Amino acid sequence: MQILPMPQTGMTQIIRSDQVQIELSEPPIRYYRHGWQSWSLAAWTDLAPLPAQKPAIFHPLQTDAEYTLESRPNGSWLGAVEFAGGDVLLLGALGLEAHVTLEDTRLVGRCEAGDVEWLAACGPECEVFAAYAAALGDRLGRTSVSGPAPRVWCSWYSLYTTIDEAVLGQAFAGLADLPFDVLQVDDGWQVSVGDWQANAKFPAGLPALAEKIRATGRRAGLWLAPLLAVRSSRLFRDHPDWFLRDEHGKLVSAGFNWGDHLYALDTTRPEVDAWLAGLMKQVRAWGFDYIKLDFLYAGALKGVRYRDIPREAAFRQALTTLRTAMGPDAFFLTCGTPILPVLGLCDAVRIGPDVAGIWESDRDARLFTNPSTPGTKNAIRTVLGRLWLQPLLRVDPDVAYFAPAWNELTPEQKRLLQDLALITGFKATSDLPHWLDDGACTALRSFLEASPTVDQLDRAAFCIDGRRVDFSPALSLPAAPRGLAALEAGLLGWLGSQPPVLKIFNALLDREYRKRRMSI
Ligand code: 9PG
Repeated sequence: MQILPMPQTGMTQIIRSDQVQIELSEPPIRYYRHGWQSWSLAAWTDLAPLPAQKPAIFHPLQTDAEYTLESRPNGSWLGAVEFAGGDVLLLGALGLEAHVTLEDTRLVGRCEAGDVEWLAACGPECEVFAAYAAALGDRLGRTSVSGPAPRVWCSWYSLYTTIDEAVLGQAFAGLADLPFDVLQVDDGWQVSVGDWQANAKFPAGLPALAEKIRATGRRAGLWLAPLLAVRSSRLFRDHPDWFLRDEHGKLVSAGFNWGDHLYALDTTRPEVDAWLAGLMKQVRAWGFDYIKLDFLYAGALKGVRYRDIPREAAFRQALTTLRTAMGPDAFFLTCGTPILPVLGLCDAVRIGPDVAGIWESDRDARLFTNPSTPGTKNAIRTVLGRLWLQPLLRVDPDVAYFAPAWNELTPEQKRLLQDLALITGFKATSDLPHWLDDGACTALRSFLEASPTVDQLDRAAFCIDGRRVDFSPALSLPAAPRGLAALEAGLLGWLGSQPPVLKIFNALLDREYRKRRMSI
């Protein structure tokens, strides 16, 4: 353990230890929390404990479940405090398996896996975060951020799981004269989570689907979640021994989605490593070279592995296998992923929760105090909190909306999402071509063609080609419910963790998606 004096303003220090403590010279006024994976909260907050996010069954897929119940201000790999005078003190690990907590008047960094390098820097916020990003890049690697990012049409936020050959064919044809570089097929093409073959909705198969995209002059993109599976998959039934277990031999939960329990692969098994490499080679052979790998947190859950290596090191090893097998010329987007372990290994990373056609769900915000669920406010808040990663790789803020169909966002809220995409340079949408009226079509085209000058004015305000954009409406966090609302939250939170209830919810959601699909 090392005790560090508070660095002076403008100073940066790097030391190696399993634990570092910095005694603060004065009480801070705010704390920067950096959530573990894409969908976890990253934001400046006050020092009061955040109410636990509900439902608990989602903790493994929305937070680092090892720290969900920590009530002191804390975050993965780094933490920062702001003082009344404006200076920011940042303490951040330059390696994996690390966590930072504010403990009374001390900022404490701990590594789960022995010694790691730590960077401590004090000064203006933009300078200390830039110093941390630069040091991370030197240790973990950077990927090129020069030139424009590919402009992506992605099937998820309009069609959800209802994609099939016919509707995608229609969409691809309709998008013909818009300047997209990639048409990306999202969730819904696979036999099941774990069985990555075309399902009955794609009778012509995936090579034909990729060819249809390539015939329009675009790169073909595909979504997969290769590090987990459901119990009913062929993969799980054939290889139950490939899945991560705890010290009692019990399967480790990777959370719940698609109306089902999720289980994580133990990627340190040579057979699993070979299977992952084979899968990526298969995807390339089908003709896809833009690959969105999702739910990647499953590769870094706590458990007893075949090879006894720390969980994030195991995950980084699996990513190396995936990256090597897909080849350096593929565009690799990571999603639902622990952030630091992907540096140097992918081209882009999703840095916030999913957007949605709503600003905020009253249930998720007010009752569940959950900043990770799909919603435009949640997405903007956390993306803003992670823009400091921009020098290291491309950051994906998720899609922007242009069409009026199936969308409750106000024009101002839609504009905030579009502006966030302009700031990151990563531009994507899921809008269907026939949803776009003339105004929306013109707006989408000029968005895709724009390369504005961007200046950051403060934490939430930017200047985009001379226009001031203020994201502060997205920053506030819901307060803990009180009185009757607290009772309601407790009951709904419990119900929301019951698999049979979630199965019903999932069926209702699928019905909603199908209804929407019928109107297409
Ligand atoms: C496909 C989608 C899309 C989307 C991804 C991911 O429960 N959750 O917190 C949760 C968050 C995000 C999520 C699914 C579940 O969406 O981010 O772009 O690819 O999967 O299923």
